[in-house]
Amino acid sequence: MIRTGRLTGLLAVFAICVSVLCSTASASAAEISLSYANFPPPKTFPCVQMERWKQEVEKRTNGKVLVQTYPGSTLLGAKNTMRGVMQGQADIGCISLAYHPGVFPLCSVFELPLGFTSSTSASLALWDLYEKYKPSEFKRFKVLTMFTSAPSNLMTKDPVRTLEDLKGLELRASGILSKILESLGATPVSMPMSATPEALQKGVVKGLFSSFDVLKDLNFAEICRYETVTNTAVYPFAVIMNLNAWNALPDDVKKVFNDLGREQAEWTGKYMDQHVKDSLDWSKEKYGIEIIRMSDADMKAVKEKTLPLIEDWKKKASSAGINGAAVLSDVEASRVKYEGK
Ligand code: DTR
Repeated sequence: MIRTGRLTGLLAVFAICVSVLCSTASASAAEISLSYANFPPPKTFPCVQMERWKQEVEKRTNGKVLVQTYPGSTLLGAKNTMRGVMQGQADIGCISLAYHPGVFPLCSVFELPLGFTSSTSASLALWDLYEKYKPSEFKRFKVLTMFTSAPSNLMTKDPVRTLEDLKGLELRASGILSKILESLGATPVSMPMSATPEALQKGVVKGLFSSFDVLKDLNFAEICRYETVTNTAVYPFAVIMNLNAWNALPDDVKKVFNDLGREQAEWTGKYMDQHVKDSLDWSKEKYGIEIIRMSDADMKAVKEKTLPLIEDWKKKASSAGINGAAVLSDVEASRVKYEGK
């Protein structure tokens, strides 16, 4: 018995040594190691797209680049990723633009209710807009890709069947999407997605305004059994890289990253659109959630009440030296191009 135990012990030590040697060998085979910070939990779509990007980069550079991913705010959180990437605490970071009001006067156009019906079309349109304008709001970073959530809807503890039910209801949102809620009579509470599970648990908010993927990924279907379809604005995201880290990359690696920009936007949009469907099916099956559609009159009122936000955005854009009308017409042209209507 004792002998077998010793032998097993020796074998275990040997196995550990081999695995340590192998992992050191594979780590050192990579010439470049990059850290990538993300704020929400691993299962959510910003992190799923991060893992896909990592895999593609490692494959396309034949292992020359190794990407260390840090989901769930383990390296940088929702609000300090920008600063952290700028200062080099992480080489790469994923940010939700709506968590930084006023910082992105051009790309925040995507937080407006513009009628996008899918994440795929909105993500491609956002990338096109970025490529066309290369806005100075990102001048301190290399932008690796951009994408958006799916259109936002209400997920609530109590049913919201009419606009009247929204009056004074405390709901979580961010950025211009908070203003959308306000113009519909609700009481928005702005916070990042990563802070929302606790706020819902504690009853600080009675629901949230975002896309339906989180019903499954953050198990919000358990607490928010009522889902009111509004299909209003999306949330835009950017994946930013520290400029020094970018400048230090060899040209062949830069090319791999550049080639992935648009492709990653589209991949993420498609993943998200499919995932919203899966999330709704899962939530119906597991928690028997109810999908609510408001009357046509209420939906028309939603449109009318949120219209002033577009004028508001134009004014702010103009004070930042941006021709808001031209940007809006570019975005609309992209919407038509990708949605075919
Ligand atoms: N920025 C967003 C959009 C969003 C939608 N699903 C997820 C999942 C994890 C983080 C963010 C998001 C929001 O805050 O609602």
